[in-house]
Amino acid sequence: MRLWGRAYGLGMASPAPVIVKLGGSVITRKREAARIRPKVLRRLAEELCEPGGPPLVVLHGAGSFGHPGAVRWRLASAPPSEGDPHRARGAAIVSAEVRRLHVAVLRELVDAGGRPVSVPVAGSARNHEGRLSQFDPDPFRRWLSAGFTPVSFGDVVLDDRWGTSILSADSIALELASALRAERVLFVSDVPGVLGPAIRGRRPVIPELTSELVRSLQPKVGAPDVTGGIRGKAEAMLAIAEKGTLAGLISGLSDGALSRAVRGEAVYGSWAKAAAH
Ligand code: IP8
Repeated sequence: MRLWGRAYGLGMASPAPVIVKLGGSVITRKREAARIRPKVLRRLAEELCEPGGPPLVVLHGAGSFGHPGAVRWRLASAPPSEGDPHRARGAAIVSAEVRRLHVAVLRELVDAGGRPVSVPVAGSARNHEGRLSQFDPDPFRRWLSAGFTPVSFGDVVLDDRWGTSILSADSIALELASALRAERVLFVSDVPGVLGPAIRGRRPVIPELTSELVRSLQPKVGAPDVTGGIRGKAEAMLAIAEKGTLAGLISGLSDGALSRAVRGEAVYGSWAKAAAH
């Protein structure tokens, strides 16, 4: 039996939503400029839209539509000078690029029979020196209450000190998990879980995340990524669990794993267990 929580914080009993973040690593080709993985995206959209599932909030990363530009224009660090016109131009380009990916995600969810509605956060969220300082969950609540699936994404946002900076969808997931009293948060990736240090040449999946294990992880090297890679994600998962919501990292390349995890079944991956409150 599924236990529905008192969700959304609207004062009425509503089914608790599941928050799913489709990682940029799985829906785009991270090493090629602005390339979607159409088959993977289609299958994941179909798994999300299977009938009878819980209410969903779908978030997606920027992948090769956002990270290379964010690296090029150094949008995740302090600008060398105030009002730098190159940074502003870069921010505008990256903002437009991530919206191209966003439209593709919406399209697939519509085609799969879902009711997605775009809820970009750039209009209301603010950063302070690259960290989220202001966020409004109300639009998500309202669309969920009306029976829709809010869809948002990692984006370029205004920054009190730097003009603009990057807001990862992982940070949006963290905010929404407690604001909406989510049932669980699922991070969907191109890896089967958080990989621990190599043992005899192989890196095993860490089934249960702890802060000691996460501290021992290397910051990711490889494809351009300004928001912390797998270690940043593992840290976000621990923070979500600390606030009382189960968080998992599962593979988006394994057929059916996402739909099973959405339904609440145990799925192979890395999990951060909700702290008791
Ligand atoms: O891929 C990053 O979002 P993420 C957003 O969810 C940009 O970390 C624009 C690089």
